[in-house]
Amino acid sequence: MEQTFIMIKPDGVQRGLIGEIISRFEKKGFYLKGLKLMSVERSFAEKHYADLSSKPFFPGLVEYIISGPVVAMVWEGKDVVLTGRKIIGATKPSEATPGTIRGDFAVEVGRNVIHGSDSVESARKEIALWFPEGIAEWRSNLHPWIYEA
Ligand code: IDP
Ligand code: MG
Repeated sequence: MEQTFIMIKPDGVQRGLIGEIISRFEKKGFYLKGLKLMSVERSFAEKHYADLSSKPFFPGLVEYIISGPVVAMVWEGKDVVLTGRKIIGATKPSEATPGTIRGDFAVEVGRNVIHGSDSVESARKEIALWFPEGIAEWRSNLHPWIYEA
């Protein structure tokens, strides 16, 4: 079982999309292993997006992420990193398929509602950064109804 880091960005929180987003991951059959609403400092946002620090949009991206509270989550499940990215949709909402979160709820790349780890290795780093206290240990009793043995 794989884990991924998912963050509802400040626009997603302000627009009341927390429940809708959680519901999509939950109904799919993934398990919520960590969850917190928090505001992050500039240095923390810069660390999260360190790989993009040379991009022209980096300062605007950091401003966006610190503009209000975010919801940080860890989700677990089979292939959850790649499947999570599919649920989220393409980075540019104009290229995101309807039915994806960005396809359904976003217009602008700089207001694209949600973040999801792009690889198992990024997920490991991001979970360590956002959840230094650790995450919950549990599995749904419905597990055999969602996953083959
Ligand atoms: P991702 O969120 O789909 O993984 P990344 O390339 O990792 O996309 O970029 C991180 C975030 O930076 C995007 O979700 C988006 O909010 C912002 N971003 C990416 N490209 C652009 C751009 O060309 N202009 C403005 N913001 C951008
Ligand atoms: Mg990314």
